[in-house]
Amino acid sequence: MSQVTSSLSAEQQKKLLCLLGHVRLHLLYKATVHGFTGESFHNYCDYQGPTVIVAYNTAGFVFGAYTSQDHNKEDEKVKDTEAFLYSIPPNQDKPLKVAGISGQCAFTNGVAGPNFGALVFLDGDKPKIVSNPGIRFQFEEEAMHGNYLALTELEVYRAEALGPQLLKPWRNMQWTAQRWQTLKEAIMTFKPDRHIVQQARVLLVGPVGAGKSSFFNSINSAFNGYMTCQAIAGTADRSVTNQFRTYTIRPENGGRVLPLVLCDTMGLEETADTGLDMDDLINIYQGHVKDGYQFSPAAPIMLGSPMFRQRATIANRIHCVAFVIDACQASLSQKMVDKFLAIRKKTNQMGLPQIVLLTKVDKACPLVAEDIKNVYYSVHIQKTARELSECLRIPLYCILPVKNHHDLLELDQDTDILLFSAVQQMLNFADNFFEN
Ligand SMILES: Nc1nc2c(ncn2[C@@H]2O[C@H](COP(=O)(O)OP(=O)(O)OP(=O)(O)O)[C@@H](O)[C@H]2O)c(=O)[nH]1
Ligand SMILES: [Mg+2]
Repeated sequence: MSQVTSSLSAEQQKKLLCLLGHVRLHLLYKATVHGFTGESFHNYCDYQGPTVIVAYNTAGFVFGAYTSQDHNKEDEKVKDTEAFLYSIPPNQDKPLKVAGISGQCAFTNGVAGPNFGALVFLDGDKPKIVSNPGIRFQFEEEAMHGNYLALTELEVYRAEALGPQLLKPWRNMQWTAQRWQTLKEAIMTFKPDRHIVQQARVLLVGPVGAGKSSFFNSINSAFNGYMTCQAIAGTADRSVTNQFRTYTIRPENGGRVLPLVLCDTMGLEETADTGLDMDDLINIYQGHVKDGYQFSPAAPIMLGSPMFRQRATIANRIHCVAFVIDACQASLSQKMVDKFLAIRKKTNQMGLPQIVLLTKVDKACPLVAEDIKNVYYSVHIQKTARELSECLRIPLYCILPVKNHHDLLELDQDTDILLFSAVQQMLNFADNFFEN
């Protein structure tokens, strides 16, 4: 096979890999070299485990089928819920991915070429496909292959799973004592742009139990050099935090108070009238809510209430919002996604920068539990961050995985580096807000 090379361009290969997940492609069969026949296909592709068929037509479409099951010559229908058809159309960014029709088998084995019902390859041992959308898979023919059924090439690759670890980290981090020191100093000496305010106020918003209070405790601990638990954290059905709290941080040895205020809120809940209320949130954004305000979802704060600050200044306002999401619960329910999108809409309207703190990465991935430095090597964490980025419509660079100092008696430099990086990002974003 050494003389046989792939016809995929680098861009097409990248898009195909996005559809397939964390795999390496190994070329098994190439029709222009081995022949456009069912027999050649079976000679090279039978019993190879997960494979992907890649067809090329004269209109520049690259399309085909993935299955996690073996091809072979036995006359049988094969079920495979992981199977899908796909297309990488020319001049379009987004590839098309089509899952099988529920309850139907994915393809038929036999002596002929691969037969996925809606797409039959090498029919009659000819360089063409037969297109039957609706049989096992449903798609628009124009989108799948542009109605060009003649093939210029057909390849089959074995999709080799690469395990839970990426070969290269998806974000570069330095895990050194020097980096720890630099980040720490950068946070301590941060000065908000134009000195409009002394401290950047960052609001922590997220579902019940996501780790909002623990995030403040972690930052406070990291700057104090020992574990602190000023904010009460814990697990319960309802939010443990039921007051609005604004926390300042004073570093060890009586140093100057940090130019950062972390504001802790009650957890968000799916249903209306429970958890953090949207009106309360907006009042918090605008600086109207005083420290210690008792949340009461059924009766949000009102003008004239003792905890309502009427004359709010820029210093009382929120300057950056950090959405806190538990990496183990990141597959949010539709109701929670809707709630987040409604909050994001309001937050955008108010011109507030936003980031996502993806907490509990240690709990979500054993690789990270073993060593926090694996966080950007973890396929699972990368996938979680990508999915969140898509469903909350927030850029991937705004998603910051962290592990809170939650049960350790000793602090840990690598955990601090992730936490400090998140704080640095918050401060940069708050600065963008001041610039505006
Ligand atoms: N393994 C792990 N556990 C964490 C992490 N962060 C928080 N926890 C735990 O998760 C639980 C909830 O944490 P909290 O900080 O109370 O969460 P919260 O978002 O403030 O919750 P509410 O105030 O109830 O809305 C606690 O038991 C924490 O110890 C983390 O990064 N890793
Ligand atoms: Mg809390």
